[in-house]
Amino acid sequence: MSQTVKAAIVGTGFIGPAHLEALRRIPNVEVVALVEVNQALADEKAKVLGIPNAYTFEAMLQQPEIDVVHICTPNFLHYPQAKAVLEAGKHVICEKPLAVKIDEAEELVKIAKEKGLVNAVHFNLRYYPMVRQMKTMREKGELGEVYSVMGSYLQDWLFLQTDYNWRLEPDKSGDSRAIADIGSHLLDITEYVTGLKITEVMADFSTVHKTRLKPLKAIETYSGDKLDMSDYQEVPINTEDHATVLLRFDNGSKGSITVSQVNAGRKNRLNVEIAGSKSNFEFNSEKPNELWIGKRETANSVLMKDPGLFHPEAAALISFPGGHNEGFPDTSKQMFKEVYAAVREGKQPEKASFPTFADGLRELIIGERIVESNKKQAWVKI
Ligand code: 4PW
Repeated sequence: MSQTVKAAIVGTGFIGPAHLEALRRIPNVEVVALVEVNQALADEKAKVLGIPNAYTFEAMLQQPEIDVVHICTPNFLHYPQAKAVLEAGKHVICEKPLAVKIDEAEELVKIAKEKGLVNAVHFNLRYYPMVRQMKTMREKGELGEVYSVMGSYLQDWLFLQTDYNWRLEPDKSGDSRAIADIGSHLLDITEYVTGLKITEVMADFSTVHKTRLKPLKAIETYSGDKLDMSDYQEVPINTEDHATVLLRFDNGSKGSITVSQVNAGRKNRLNVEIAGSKSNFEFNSEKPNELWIGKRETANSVLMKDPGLFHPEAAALISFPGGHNEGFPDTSKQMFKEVYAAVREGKQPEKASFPTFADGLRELIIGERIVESNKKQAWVKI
């Protein structure tokens, strides 16, 4: 491999350009190719994004100079594309969820292992420095024994009946929507920070908008723009807008999560509160540079993101001094720094510091059990 690692990005919706922007802030990495569904769209998007080469997916796989492929397409494409990338001998960073079915994800884990190629799933929210700080504080005993976890992930970009996106269509997104789309991040963070495994789930879903108005003309997803009523078609919705899930953990403690994509005013708010035998931690992704630490015997405190106040394991994810806020775009940058260190070594590390295909499979298993629990209205074991 040359000094500069060369990458391709597949897909230009919300997250493809976010990957691009993060990669441009990492030394010795160059995004040399952009992939879209047809050559004309690839050419157009590559020009807008300033990427030198544009390809269809199959043509990109033939390019020997490309070392790493970022899969940023709708969920149903993750499995076939990740498989093809691994078979072409390239490293792969896939968006979550890793696939739409458990057996697909299992196959990807197997192929990636056989090939020894670097494989990562973009659970980028783990890379808020404060999330790593919480994990490290827990590992050093500052939380104590975990008593309970209470989490939520709330958004409002699908609040109105006219809000529409491919994530609402099960053939593109999979059988679950809010749980797969945003619950997966929350469940990943819950297990990552606490070090516990979820053993059983009890879920209750609701679809607030049983029908939605699908735009018949192109409309930018997060723009908030609206068309004339005659430009919409009413379609049935079969995936959850909202879900509450009770959790049981392997240490006997309990928890709950609520996810919703119809929560007015909550733009993209992941909140996790972990109650321990020594203290409580509360983190909220809309204020990612602060951690509330609750105490019984002394005053509560708020830890601000500051490399001087952090454990070194977490300070490693900070690029700027205290008071200089870092946020969502920085999470991908920090994650890719770790993944590209492995790419430079040419193989998946024995024990990767970043989220791998195995983590993607784990989230898919939990997600599927949650869907099953909602259908049965009963506890389901993981
Ligand atoms: O990962 C999440 C998505 O799939 C994002 O951070 C926001 O919520 C935007 O789309 C969904």
